[in-house]
Amino acid sequence: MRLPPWLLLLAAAACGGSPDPAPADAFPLTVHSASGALTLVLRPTPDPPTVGTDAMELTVSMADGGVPSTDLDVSVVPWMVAMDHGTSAPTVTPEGGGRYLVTNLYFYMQGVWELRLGFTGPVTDHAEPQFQVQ
Ligand SMILES: [Cu+2]
Repeated sequence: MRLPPWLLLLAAAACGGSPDPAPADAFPLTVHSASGALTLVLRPTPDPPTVGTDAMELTVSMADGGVPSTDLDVSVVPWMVAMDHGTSAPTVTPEGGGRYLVTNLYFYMQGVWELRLGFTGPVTDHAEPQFQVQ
């Protein structure tokens, strides 16, 4: 289903975010989930991300700054929006305290990639941070 443009504009305004990708030197990258319930901080290794097999530490906190009461189930789908393709599935390992380590993150092309993040458990939400892979 395609969303009408006015709804997308409304959603972008509600998130307070910009559809433009963050510059590569903007890490740690802080974004909010679609509902605004979660604050997400992304720290890549290497920084900035480069073509190859990278890692990303994801720190999840509630809007009030607290940590979700139990670990969330986090799904990660790397996606290259402009070219409409993904890559192999990465590995997500909870480290406690709202931190998740995403490994085997295989960016095989330079350009803007998106991490399609899904959250279930105490909070059901999603976010799609974008960044440049060098
Ligand atoms: Cu591509």
